[in-house]
Amino acid sequence: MKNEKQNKKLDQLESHSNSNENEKLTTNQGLKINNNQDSLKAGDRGPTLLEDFILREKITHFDHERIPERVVHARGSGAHGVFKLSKSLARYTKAKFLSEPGKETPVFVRFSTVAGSRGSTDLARDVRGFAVKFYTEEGNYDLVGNNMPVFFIQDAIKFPDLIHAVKPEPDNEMPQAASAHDTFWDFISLMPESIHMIMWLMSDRAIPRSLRMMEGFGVHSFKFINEEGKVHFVKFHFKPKLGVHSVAWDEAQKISGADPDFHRRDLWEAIENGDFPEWDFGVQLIPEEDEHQFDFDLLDPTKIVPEEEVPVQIIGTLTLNRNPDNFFAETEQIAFHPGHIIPGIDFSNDPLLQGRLFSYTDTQLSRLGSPNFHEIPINRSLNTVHNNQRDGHMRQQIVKGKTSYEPNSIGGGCPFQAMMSEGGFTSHQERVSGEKVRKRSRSFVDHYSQAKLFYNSQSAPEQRHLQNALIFELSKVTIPEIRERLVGQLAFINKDLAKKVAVKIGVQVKKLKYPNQSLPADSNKEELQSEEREPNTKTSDALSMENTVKDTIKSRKIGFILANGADEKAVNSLKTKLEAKGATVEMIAPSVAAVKTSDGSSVIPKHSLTSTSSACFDALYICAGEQSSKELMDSENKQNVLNFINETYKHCKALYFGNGTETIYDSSNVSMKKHEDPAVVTWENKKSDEQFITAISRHRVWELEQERNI
Ligand code: HDD
Repeated sequence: MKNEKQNKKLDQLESHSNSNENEKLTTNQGLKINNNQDSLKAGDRGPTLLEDFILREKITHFDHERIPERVVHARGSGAHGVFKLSKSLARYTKAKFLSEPGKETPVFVRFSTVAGSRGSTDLARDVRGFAVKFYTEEGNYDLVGNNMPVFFIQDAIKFPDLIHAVKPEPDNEMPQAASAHDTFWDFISLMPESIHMIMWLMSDRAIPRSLRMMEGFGVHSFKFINEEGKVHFVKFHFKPKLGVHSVAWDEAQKISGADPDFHRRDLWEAIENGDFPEWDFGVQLIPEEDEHQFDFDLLDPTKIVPEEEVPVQIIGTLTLNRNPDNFFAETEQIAFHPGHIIPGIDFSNDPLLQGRLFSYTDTQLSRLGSPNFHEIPINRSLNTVHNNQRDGHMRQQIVKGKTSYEPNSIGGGCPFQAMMSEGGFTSHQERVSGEKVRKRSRSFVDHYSQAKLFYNSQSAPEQRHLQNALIFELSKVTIPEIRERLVGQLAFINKDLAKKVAVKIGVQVKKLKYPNQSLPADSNKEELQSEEREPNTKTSDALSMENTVKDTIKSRKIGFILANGADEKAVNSLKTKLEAKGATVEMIAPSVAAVKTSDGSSVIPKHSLTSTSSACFDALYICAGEQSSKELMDSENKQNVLNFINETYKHCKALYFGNGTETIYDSSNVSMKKHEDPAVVTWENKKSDEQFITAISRHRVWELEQERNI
């Protein structure tokens, strides 16, 4: 069953949809086909005839089914939804979809990883794309952001270098969907401007629990322009209602094996189940006259505007409520572009954004093959397009009339230019003057203060994860000089971090003479260096996932391990409680054959102990029942059951041992615990079901990770 919410975009798409239900098979010319099993031959054992137009059409189409994958963000998952405005921004922008509280705008959102190919794992350590197409009444507005608020580089001219460095190496096309290799870290170690982003990338934000549990950021400063022409800089934020949560790196690697489609499946299932993912949409607004009041440059995409300095105002909700009908037609063919803007929104002079404005149309031309990509149903604006552009590959629109030029008299002058009062777009007027220079502003030079701010703001477990991620990645770097250079960069952020990483990767912490080695030989290196300044001890609560929403188990997946004889009453009662709070329960048994419970009824397990992994669940319940426990502990199942439990324990998740599971408990690593652990619940606890639910809502007991890693 589909949980559909109709909207204008879906209505429009409907007219392009087609269903084969109860239909006869046809060729692409509409001819009904009588035999789709055999090619046309000269005799039933003879050669196939060239004349067989049905065979030729079918195979020709098949041969051309693939299009080039996106050069970055190739692996993605998308969904339809709606943005509902709760607070008017009419004071700041004339964008209509942001003016009238209650207004609903259809959207399509595509999430993605950056480095991997289309078929790569969802759980790669990577940035996630967070691209939103708003189908507004004034035309399409695309917010093409990421789940991290900063970027690796300050100028678009470095983008091909960055991507070449992170993609598989050109000689042997390895590794896939991973930054843990020589070329990436070689580049990064020479690009100090990337070190703030590296802090984010090495943090757990790069391995989200779910696409529904990550933030989205527009990254650049954009401009809002109101009716009077007044300008505010704006930073865009999406904050997930379920909180920002991640998995452990060990878990991510296991999920990549057990279910490489983990995030795609999670998004799909949540929407099918009616657990519609939701985000608060917020803005940070900065009046134009305050542009220079910060100790960083608003045009520098390697910087955030700390929420303590400019709070995020929540102005509406983004909800995803319908899965696509066809992955290729919608998720693959959707074409985003930061240059798709509407009246009331404009670009800033961020040099990364400026370069992007060229790149996205250009890439669609090679990926989708024609300047008519805007006519693909998912890319069509709600407004009918009227202009004098014509022809080109795969033109769909049949424009009537003789004229395709302007001005014209034959066509009565149509289509007319629109006045501003009619919604005609005008670029915001800005005074620009300067020398023609290939140069970076000195205001872009401090690369370490915000990297420190991020690191300082992390909780102890988050810092440990970040440190371990660096150790993992740099251990894969085969050239010691690169490791050493990177550690030199880390020393500008935190000496202790640099030392700990250095020890594990076998290098010394050495002071880099010129951290920015990519500066041209004739530049004033001393002046352009970003080096350690006063120790930065500032922190920002918004940067730590420790402070996120932790009060719900909605849409969490709970594994129930059971065998024949499981205590039906206890199992059903807990299942009902969990489901009432919005969680999903999945049964895991020695095999997928039916299990007979204590009351004699049958339960069909969704998984067997060997067909899934503990990493695919948020929490585990070892079902009550002595007989069930006995079977789970027999020689065939014991190792698998203990693996499940021990891994769940190691990954800091909630565990619940039901009545009669003492033998299982005693054999598992959990029995070795010497500390209070709120996320281990046993038959001895008084309000055990409630304690389990609270523990799941807390996501993980990261603070006990070291104690749990037995
Ligand atoms: Fe980009 C795709 C996000 C910098 C060039 N980018 C792409 C997508 C996202 C982003 C989410 C996938 C859209 C989709 O789902 O189809 N890109 C960003 C962010 C950036 C950024 C947040 C920095 C703040 N990108 C960036 C630069 C360039 C590009 C500097 C080139 C100069 N990006 C592209 C591209 C892609 C793309 C090559 C590949 C597929 C596509 O555009 O449609 O043009």
